[in-house]
Amino acid sequence: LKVELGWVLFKCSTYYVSSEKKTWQASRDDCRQRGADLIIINSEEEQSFANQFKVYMWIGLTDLQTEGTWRWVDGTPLSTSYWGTNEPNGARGENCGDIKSFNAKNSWNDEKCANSLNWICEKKVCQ
Ligand code: 2F8
Ligand code: CA
Repeated sequence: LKVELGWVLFKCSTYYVSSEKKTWQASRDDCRQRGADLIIINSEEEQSFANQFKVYMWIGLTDLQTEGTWRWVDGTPLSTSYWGTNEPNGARGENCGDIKSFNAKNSWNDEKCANSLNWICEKKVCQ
């Protein structure tokens, strides 16, 4: 069994929280190189799990394909959503999702994809 430093198991996925900061796309590339992708949040438990790290971080959410239509990196629409108050407010060209107000249950923000943030990857380990 190969144990990778930095991965945390929660339910049926393992998650990697970076210690560096990168753009959204470079963060996604990093996850993919690790055999994962940016996190897809589809339950309240997973949202609470992601919030516990108390760090601004990119998640697998973007409306780059169709402005105003937020989708997960696997192409699925949002099943649950935890946008922060008045978010997404993308007027300034913010097309990538991050966790920002992590002290609130509703913590998602849209952010400029070119900004550098920490990120969280997810790899499914069972169904
Ligand atoms: O108030 C919410 C707002 O806060 C910042 O803009 C002032 C965020 N941008 C950056 O931190 C660069 C916005 O994404 C966010 O909506
Ligand atoms: Ca925003």
